[in-house]
Amino acid sequence: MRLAVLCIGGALLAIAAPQASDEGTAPGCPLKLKSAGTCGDGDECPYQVTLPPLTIQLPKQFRLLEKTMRELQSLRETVNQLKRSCMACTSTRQRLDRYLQEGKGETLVQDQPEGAERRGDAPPAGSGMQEMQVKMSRMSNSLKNARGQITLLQGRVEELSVLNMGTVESIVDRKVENITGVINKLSSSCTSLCPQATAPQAANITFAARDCSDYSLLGQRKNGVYKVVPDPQNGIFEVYCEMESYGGGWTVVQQRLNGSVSFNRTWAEYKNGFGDLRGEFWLGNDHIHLLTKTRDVVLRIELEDFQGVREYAKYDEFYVANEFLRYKLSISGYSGTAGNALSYDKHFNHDQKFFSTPDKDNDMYPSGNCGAYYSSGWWFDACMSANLNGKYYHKRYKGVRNGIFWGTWHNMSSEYYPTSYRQAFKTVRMMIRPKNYAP
Ligand SMILES: [Ca+2]
Repeated sequence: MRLAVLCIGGALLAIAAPQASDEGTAPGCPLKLKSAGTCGDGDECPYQVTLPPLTIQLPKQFRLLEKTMRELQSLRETVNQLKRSCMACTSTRQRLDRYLQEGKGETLVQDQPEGAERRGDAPPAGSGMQEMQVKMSRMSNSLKNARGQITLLQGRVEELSVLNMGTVESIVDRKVENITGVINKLSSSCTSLCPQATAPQAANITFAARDCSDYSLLGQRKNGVYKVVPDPQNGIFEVYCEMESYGGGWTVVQQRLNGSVSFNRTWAEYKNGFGDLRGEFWLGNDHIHLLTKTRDVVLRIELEDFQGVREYAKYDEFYVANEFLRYKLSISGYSGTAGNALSYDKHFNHDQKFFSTPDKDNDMYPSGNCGAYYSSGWWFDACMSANLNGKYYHKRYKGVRNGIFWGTWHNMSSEYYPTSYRQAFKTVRMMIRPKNYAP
């Protein structure tokens, strides 16, 4: 291996061709290249380069860099100013609102906050401000239009307020008057043009009595079966009238005399009524509903046992709702001698209870059907302190208390002892009459 020192005229040349040379070392040469260390396999020898201090002369165009730096600084300042302008936008908008409320619509350019004006070359930010001003101007116009419309509507509302309640009432009165006139006209024309429509009813009934009290007031004093029309839309039906006792005018809705008629009946039978009006019967829930719906009635209940004891219970309110409401009972205002068995206590109260039958359970007893257990239809609670539709026993009986029952009857609380026989009733009657009836 040889030691070689090479002088290179240019650094770039030396780097591009780092080859060893035998020409020796030139005196005062600023750049020196010499071998260092031992060559390895394949003539790969390490070299050491010595470089002198270097000064590079840049072209004039590099002055642009300085200018660019200055412009960059300028742009930075512009960006900062724009940021401050945006922060001031909020206060500008508030001023705009106030401005519009005061009814002024001038352009807002003069009202810009300090530092918001365009400075230098910052087109994006500057055009943004212009766009904003255009938008604000448009908004100002829209708000002015809205203001005009509101004023218009306010005027209309004031016009409408002239129509006070008195005016409205008089208008309604006139309308009602007109409708009444039309109805009267139609009614009279129907009477003259459609005689066949009213003829059958007129032929069948000489007098449209609503119940037995109407017959009584006309002087009828005989007990018996009469035709009544409590509600003209629901036709005529027959009832038994008690015209001789207690002032007369009583429409009987239930009667027990001898046990000839079973009261262990279905919902449909209790609905329509069953039995014989001159003997034992249930007038029918639909009929009872019609009789109690059209007039306020009182209910009188009469009871007699096989010992000849007779008592009565009177209720100042008695109403049976329609089938849709499951013939719900309203009963109140007790007076009498038999005791208030229909409203015995809070656990046994038949007021406001639905009607149940052996085939329809509407009672308050969750574990079974009171109607089936006591073999009758009645306004069962859970289950009863009274049941006038129970089985007719001809004498005292044992077992299930499914006979006619009135819980406040004499010695009823001790009926089990000492005989354990149950009370039986000889006759029962339920009848109604208008509350304001005066014989
Ligand atoms: Ca039940």
